[in-house]
Amino acid sequence: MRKQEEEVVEMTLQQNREFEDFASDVERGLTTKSKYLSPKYFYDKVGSQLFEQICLQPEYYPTRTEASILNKHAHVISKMAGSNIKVIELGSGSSSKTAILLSYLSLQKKKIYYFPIDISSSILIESTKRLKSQFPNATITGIRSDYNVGIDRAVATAECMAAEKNNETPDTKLVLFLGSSIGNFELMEARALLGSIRKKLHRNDFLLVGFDLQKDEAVLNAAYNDKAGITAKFNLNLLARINRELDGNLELGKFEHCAFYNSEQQRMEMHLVSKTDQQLYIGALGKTFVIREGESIHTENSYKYTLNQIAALAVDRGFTVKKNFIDKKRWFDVAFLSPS
Ligand code: AVI
Repeated sequence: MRKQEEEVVEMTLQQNREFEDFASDVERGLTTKSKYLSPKYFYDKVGSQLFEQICLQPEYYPTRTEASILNKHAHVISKMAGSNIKVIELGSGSSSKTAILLSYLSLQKKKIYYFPIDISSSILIESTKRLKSQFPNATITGIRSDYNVGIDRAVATAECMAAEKNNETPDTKLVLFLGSSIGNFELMEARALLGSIRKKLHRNDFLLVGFDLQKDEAVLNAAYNDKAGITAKFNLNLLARINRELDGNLELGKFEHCAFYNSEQQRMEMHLVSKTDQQLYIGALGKTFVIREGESIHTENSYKYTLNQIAALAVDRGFTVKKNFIDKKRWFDVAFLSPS
């Protein structure tokens, strides 16, 4: 088989796997007593575009706060990481905040090696195109994957590049995990993820993680209930995606977006609450699910951290917090970690 044909076969297999995973996760989530859907399914093409719009809403402070921290401290961060690094980003999205860091790195060194990793191919294609025109000397290799497999593929690709070109790509890795995406993991999962990243890093590598910090509940509730209703659309798109991809007959108008701070769990929660007793038919599963008026489908948790919790998490997984870069309001932390 030719390489191109192999790639088409691999892509089809991957699409089939993704379809099956989505179908079985939806079935599992709608069958249990407390219904839930994984937030990873928010990010199809429509969902990724809606998320980009969320980031521009005045109430949604995390994106602009993190960007302001990176703008202010990018020179220190790039100095701490050194000039000879390859940048690997988990869940890169539009890569717009990373561009701030890449600008500083490009001032310091001749060549940038950047490996954005994301599950959305459309956003990866767009961002890679934009960054290539912004940084013409950069080697940018988009990797469509989840986090764990993505880092391995980035490292393997960098090694192949070095072998092919018979030159040295940088040894040191700077892994970025920005946007407070770590908050969408359950605490055990966040711990597991940091542990597995740690195993892929050498002593002289670095990890930069964006953590959303605990703050006034009113600020949090406003951020996930923006006036323009974009977060509500983003949440409801999960149902639209089930209709599109799994041949569902879900009526979006019969659900309500509900987001609130759960102070006991220290997290924002997002739900889709049924406005009425209804039956949800999903063609791809050949099944009907019953949902009662007022019953909710839990779609996302977004954990908010304290600096102590961040330090404990880092130490527990074999990292040292070299520095916390925090904004003036102390709403967001970009933590610079190194393997201990
Ligand atoms: C991607 N993630 C960090 C966002 C968050 O704030 O938890 C997702 C999001 N959900 C609603 N608004 C934004």
